[in-house]
Amino acid sequence: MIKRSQGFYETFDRKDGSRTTTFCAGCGHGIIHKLIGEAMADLGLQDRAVFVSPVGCAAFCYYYFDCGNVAAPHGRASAVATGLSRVLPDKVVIAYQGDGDLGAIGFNNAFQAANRGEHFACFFINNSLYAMTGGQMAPTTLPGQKTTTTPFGRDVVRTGYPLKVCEILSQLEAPVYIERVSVADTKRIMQARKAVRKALEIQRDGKGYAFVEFLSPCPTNWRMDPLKAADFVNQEMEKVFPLGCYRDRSAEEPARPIPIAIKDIATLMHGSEGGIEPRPDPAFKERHFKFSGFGGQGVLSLGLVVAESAGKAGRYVSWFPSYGPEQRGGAASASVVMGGKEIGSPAVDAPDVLVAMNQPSLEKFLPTVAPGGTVLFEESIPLRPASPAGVTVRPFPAMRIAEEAGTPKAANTAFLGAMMELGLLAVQEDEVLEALDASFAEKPALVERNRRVYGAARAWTREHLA
Ligand SMILES: Cc1ncc(C[n+]2csc(CCOP(=O)(O)OP(=O)(O)O)c2C)c(N)n1
Ligand code: SF4
Repeated sequence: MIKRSQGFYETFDRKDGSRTTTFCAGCGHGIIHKLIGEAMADLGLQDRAVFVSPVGCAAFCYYYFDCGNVAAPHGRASAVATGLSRVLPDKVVIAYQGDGDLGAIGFNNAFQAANRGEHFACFFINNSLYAMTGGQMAPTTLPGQKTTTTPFGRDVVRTGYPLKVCEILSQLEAPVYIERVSVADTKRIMQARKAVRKALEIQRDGKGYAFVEFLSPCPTNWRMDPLKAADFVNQEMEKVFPLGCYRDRSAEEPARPIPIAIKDIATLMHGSEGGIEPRPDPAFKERHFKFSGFGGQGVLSLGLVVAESAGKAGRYVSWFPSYGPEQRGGAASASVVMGGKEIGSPAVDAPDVLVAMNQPSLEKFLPTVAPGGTVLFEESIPLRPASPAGVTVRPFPAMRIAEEAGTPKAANTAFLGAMMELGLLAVQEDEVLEALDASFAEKPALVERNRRVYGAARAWTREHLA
């Protein structure tokens, strides 16, 4: 009797109530899943493994593999695996990708991850076409092969040659291990089994990037029975994609430190080694800010100062910029979320606080402000759109205040002072000032000038708005 791999769940319970796998008879995905599940369990890695599922026929890996699971957008498994392996350096990260997924839409990020020598195992399933969507040509389609988008056979003059990913990656310095195997018959499956184990051992030992390509039958889209499909792999695919080991430095490679550890991310977020860790505060209601204007007005910097001050206050915080291609001009905005627990999404669709420094941004974002929210907009904006019900909308002479305080370009800092005076920032003044000063670390002459604008804005707000 064929035994279930220990790396799989006991039963494959799917949301729709069914318990079967999603694969057709004779499909290579199932065999490859089994090899990975077995290796993961035999090497004792299940509790450390995080599996990144692709988009494609193997999208449902998380129904099968009994380990950590994350589903990536199409083509982004290598990017997701990069992030996971950097923030969870003690985990064994596995990216699983089809040839449409990795070879087409996701090629660049897969290639760059390999070039950086990221710490994960990448399993690349080459079935010569986009299977899940009905058998369209992929970069790996053989010359002359018929697919739904090459009904007369792939014409290399018009569509290029098959992409040989192992050969391309083997030009790079960083990968520790690169091998192409096949799952078309038992002898080849045994070789594939060894390759999977080696790739996972390399992860277990922290040695770096491992890549295994599998030639894998897709009887359904090739319109063949499983035996003919296996023959097609052996006879036709292997001619174009020779099996073999393209790189193996696993024996001599030392265990390398992970490039960015969690401690360093905290450092990036909080400015200094040993900086303030966010403090959970379930009572704090998440606060959403949008700072908007045109490029060059300092809306991104304003958002950063607010985000930094929230970090200093021990809040969880995200800062998410949006800007056009222009260095100056064009729309720019920064979304900041501060919370008492981890931020779910850095996107701000309904701000509680909106700062609008020009007409288009006021028109664009005013209707989105949450009920009970506050809007501060640059007073010199000529046209005033209607205010949504339940939203406090205040004109504020940021440009005039900045100019009168001697630094006309610091209108963004004037908004900072106004928000602080109105109690919109939920942080202490010393935290705001520290963040403001730090934003001019490379231009110390501007520290005092911005403090002056900040103070003038607070005074004006106290007198006219508070
Ligand atoms: C961004 C995006 N573009 C396109 C699709 C449609 N899509 C779903 S699966 C797929 C191709 C998958 O092919 P491959 O990676 O070769 O995996 P296979 O199905 O052959 O295992 C495409 C294009 C999608 N889901 N998302
Ligand atoms: S369509 Fe092809 S790749 Fe997808 S499950 Fe069926 S045989 Fe496998």
